[in-house]
Amino acid sequence: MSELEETLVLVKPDGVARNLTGEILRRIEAKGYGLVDIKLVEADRALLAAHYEEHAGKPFYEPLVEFMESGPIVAIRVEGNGVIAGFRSLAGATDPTAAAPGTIRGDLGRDWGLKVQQNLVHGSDSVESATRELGLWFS
Ligand code: RTP
Ligand code: MG
Repeated sequence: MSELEETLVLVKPDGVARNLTGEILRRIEAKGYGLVDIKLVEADRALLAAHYEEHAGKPFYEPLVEFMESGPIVAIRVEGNGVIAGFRSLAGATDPTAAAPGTIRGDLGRDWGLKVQQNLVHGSDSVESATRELGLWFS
């Protein structure tokens, strides 16, 4: 039996702009996960720099942060048994062109093309990341 966990899900600016927040919430709720807290955020650079500190210096870092600053984000605190890995499974592979059908990125994501960062959602990747990221977005 998986542990009861909390994770941070972000509907990124492309998901909000494309009116997919409801569809993404529907998939989270249909799986049986619980919504603990939710808000619309216009993230500033300090928050994004802290959130993406592991990627600082990588070639995609600057375009990624600029994209995340480009519009509102929906931040969601989600709880459930094994929800950290479980939400990443719902989200699918990072690259929407490679993500499996049935996943958020596979069903709703568009071909990456040059906009590699536009993959609709973020989900924490470990218990440590979830604790750290929930502290940043819901402090
Ligand atoms: P996320 O953190 O958003 O849940 O996605 P992830 O774990 O699947 O991907 P990660 O490696 O943590 O990368 C964070 C975000 O950076 C963008 N990215 N671009 N090669 C690239 O150009 C590249 N790699 C990653 C994506 O927006 C990814 O979600
Ligand atoms: Mg990640």
